[in-house]
Amino acid sequence: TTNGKAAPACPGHAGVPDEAAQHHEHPLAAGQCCSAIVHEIAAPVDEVWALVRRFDQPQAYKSFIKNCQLVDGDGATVGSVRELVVVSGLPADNSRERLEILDDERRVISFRILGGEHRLSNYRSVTTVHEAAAPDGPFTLVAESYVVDVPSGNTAEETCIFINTIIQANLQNLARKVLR
Ligand code: A9S
Repeated sequence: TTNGKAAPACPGHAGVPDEAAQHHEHPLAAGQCCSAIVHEIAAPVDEVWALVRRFDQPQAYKSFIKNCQLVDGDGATVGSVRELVVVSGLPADNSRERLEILDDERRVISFRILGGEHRLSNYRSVTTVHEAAAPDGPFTLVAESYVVDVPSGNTAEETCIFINTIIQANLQNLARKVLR
């Protein structure tokens, strides 16, 4: 905190289910930005969670990742670390990431970016998967929020647009993988 006041929390995001709200509140430091995406998938919650929970295999639904190696831990224990190589064409080459939360009961996963050749400093995301009621079959909500430093030379808005686009693409790809 600064001068005794708690750091402002990233505001609650529209559409994030209440039971997960506390997971999606991020303390926001100066020079950081945050946002959240909510995505609906007409598939059973356990099938969606089975893919989202694999910290060691993000490429199962993240199409910007060429490959991923665990360099520490078993991929299911907090503190596990992965090294991923990014597909060409993006302003990034590789990323080193640490598992922060993996809760199979509440279906919560969170990772933090430790480093790598890219421009996303102090990136941390939380993804929660929820069973939703639907009249005609299984239905799942995926909520993903993040906080990140705004890179020098960019605005907070540009940064959020960039990251939201990536997350939207990841969650659309996730839907394709569970629905096929
Ligand atoms: O992978 C995620 O869950 C989210 C993001 C924002 C990943 C970003 C990324 O992997 C690229 C997609 C390569 C974009 C990193 C670490 C840096 C980028 O510039």
